[in-house]
Amino acid sequence: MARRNRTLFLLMSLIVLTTGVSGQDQGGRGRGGVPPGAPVAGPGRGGPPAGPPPRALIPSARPVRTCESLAEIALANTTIESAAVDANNPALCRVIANTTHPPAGDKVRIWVAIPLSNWNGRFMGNGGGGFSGGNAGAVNGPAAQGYAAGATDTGHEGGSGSFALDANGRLNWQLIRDNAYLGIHEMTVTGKALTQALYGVAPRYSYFNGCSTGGRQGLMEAQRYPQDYHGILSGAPAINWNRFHIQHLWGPVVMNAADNPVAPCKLAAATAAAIAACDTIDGVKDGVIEDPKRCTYDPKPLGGTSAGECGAFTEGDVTVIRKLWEGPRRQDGTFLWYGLPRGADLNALWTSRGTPLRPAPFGISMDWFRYFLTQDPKFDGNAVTPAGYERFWDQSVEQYGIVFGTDNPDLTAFRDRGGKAIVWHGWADQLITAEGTVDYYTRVQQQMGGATRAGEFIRLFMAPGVAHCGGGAGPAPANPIDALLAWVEEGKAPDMIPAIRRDQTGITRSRPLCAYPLVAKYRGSGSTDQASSFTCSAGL
Ligand SMILES: [Ca+2]
Repeated sequence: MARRNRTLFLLMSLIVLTTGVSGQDQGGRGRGGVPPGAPVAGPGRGGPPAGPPPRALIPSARPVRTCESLAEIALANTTIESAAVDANNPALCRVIANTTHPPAGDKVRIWVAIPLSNWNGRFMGNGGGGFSGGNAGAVNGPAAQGYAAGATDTGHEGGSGSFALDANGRLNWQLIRDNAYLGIHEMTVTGKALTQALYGVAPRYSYFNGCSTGGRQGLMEAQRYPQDYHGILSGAPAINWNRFHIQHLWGPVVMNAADNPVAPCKLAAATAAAIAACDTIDGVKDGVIEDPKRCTYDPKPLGGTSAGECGAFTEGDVTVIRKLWEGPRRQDGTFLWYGLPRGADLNALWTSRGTPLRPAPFGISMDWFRYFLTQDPKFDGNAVTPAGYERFWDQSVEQYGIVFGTDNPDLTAFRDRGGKAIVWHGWADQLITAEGTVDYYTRVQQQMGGATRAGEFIRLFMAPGVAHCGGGAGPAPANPIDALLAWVEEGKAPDMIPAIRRDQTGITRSRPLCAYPLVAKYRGSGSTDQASSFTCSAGL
């Protein structure tokens, strides 16, 4: 991929994680030349449903009251700020509601859009990114497809983590809980209630769609509020939140401890070397490592070789890069968390900048350290020693596990209620290590009666070569909402999810994403850019 496009992908990924800009707002920007505003077939990014609208479930449904009259609906601890027909769309009712939790004076802002005609009988909740719980624009795509739709700011504006502190610099636990889990639940309850009030009938099915923080929010709903959704689409889920933000500081800690910041072009060269070494393990030379678990490339051969403009790899560089792939460990070598899989861009989290070169800790994670862990807005990530790193690890796991962790594998209530969840994650995710999702899914399988029984209601689809919520060399899910609806409403469990990759010329590659742990195996003949040339297999 051209460097310009790689940069664009990375930029858009960061925007998703930092601001919670949702899929339809991106309209194809950052995916290598899809014209803004063109229909996006939803590869990745937790974007809105694409393709033809789903069939209407309640064809005779008509509003039984006016949009404006929704302002009079009484909902517990909730004020309807406005209820009005969209000035630009007479077929859309927009409601803004605010929910509080007495005696706290918090305000969870909720945006709801309900079609006044052609309602498809469903509700769709939409997730956010980074510390942003969601945004008002996220409802537009689903509403255009006939869904009643909701989104929420989860109690604070913007993408900064500073909401965690009150005016006195102390932890604001109400706003933390609002962001961690309460806000999405309130939005869901309010959105469904308003829909029912307008139509006199409840939505037949409810769905949640999100990527990154949105993916975490979806699994949080399954864990804490199993009655909220029948179907959950969870992309690149930011579960293990309290762990991966500490993992994000692993690079700077390793580099500072060794007094060896590694230049960006060396990190890029190491990723390229790993891809070159492991690309054809899957039998297809396409710049994509189908199964990074099979790739054990060690950077030792890089020592002394040139990384271009930033000179030759030193032995110190090699040691650092090895540790980035390996992941956080205690000083005694004990496992703490996963690194990044080989093939994921190491520069997103662990780049260095300036003269002299200095590690540049990842911004969102610095908010986690500053506001949640230390209550010190001036906290410097580059000052953390290996011993201090272990203490932060333990603090984050213990203090925030039950609040933000979102890694409870007991989904009994969600399963028993008939819930279905599709989880997907890009193997080349440069921000949230895909191994954390594999770890959680494996624990769900163990908890829920084994792979077969768990697979009756939750399935994981790994997307080789795909970056955070989309982008990268690999094909991303084309329209996974379709598969979710078919599973929930028709009982058709997905064995694979169709994925596509596109550039300026259109769709350039299609590939099945296989239900984990299966992988897409090349049949040995036919175009390697065509999904029909692959079959889901237990091994490559
Ligand atoms: Ca390959």
